[in-house]
Amino acid sequence: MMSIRTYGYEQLFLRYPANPILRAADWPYGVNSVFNPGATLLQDGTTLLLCRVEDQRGHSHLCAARSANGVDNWQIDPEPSFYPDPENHPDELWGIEDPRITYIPEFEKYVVVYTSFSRGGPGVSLALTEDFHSFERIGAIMPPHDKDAALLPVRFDGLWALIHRPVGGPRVHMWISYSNDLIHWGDHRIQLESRRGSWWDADKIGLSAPPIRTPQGWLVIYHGVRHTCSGCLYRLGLALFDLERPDICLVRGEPWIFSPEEPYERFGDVNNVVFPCGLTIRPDGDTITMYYGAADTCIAAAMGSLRKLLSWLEEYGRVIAVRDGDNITILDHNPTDA
Ligand code: BMA
Repeated sequence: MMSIRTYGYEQLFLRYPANPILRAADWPYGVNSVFNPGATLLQDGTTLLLCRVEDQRGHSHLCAARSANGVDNWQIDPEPSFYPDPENHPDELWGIEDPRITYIPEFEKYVVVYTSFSRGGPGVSLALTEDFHSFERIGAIMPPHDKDAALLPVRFDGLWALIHRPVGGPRVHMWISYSNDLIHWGDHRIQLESRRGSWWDADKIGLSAPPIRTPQGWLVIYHGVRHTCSGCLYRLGLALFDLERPDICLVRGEPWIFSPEEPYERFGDVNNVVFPCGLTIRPDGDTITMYYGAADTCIAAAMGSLRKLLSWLEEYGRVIAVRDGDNITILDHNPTDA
């Protein structure tokens, strides 16, 4: 008898039982919704979430929430921490959204890459901060239509690398671009293509949290969008990229790993959305807390193990390329047709 591979559900991330951890009603000032937070651990171990806050015009700004244990007792800034500045940055006319935070040891600063929304559409902007109280804006670095961007924490042959998601054709992919000053970007390459046909990540994908550096490679959680009769369905998957060549995918998971299930993920301003922009890793080097926007309405957390994610990829991943010393051999030239 032919052996058939089945792809059942494996619980790689466990939802925090008291989800959602942050909602509009928790905010010290009036807001419509809070979602899609960037995340980082500060030097003293405090978890900082830079939350996307949408007001009742539909415009977003960013507001920091801090917690000692990363799940409750959040201290929310009494007013917006980082507000659009359309006078000096017209690209922020209709708000700033979906921040991804990367700590850059070389600068001893955090880089925040976010979506800036204006007449031209959503683009990518960048700012630096030491404390999430004051921000040094670089401004727009990628023109519309582009979003889902994060900076990698180290240079590659002297150049910074940015993952982002421009929209060009009917299928949209994750791209990587390089820069020596964080302002001018070039050497643009497709990093990961959306698949095709009935795949969960067909036609539209984008980076979730900034990549995690592991001995095996850069581990990336990304979202895939399924277009259905009743709207979009946002799910998450995993892929691993070469440590020295982050534009080369080594392994790509086949099933999704996380999908809207709970009522707060199923129903909200936009139904059926789980959308992480950040995660933290505990000092054990293994425990991940992933922070995600649920249904574009509130913020939830789910915990996973880095070790388990990597071993899951070994089992459920499709090997696309292998590194042997200085050489990388591409084994699968057509991974999106699988
Ligand atoms: C994406 C982004 C996210 C949003 C998601 C679902 O395109 O704009 O901010 O959470 O759509 O609406």
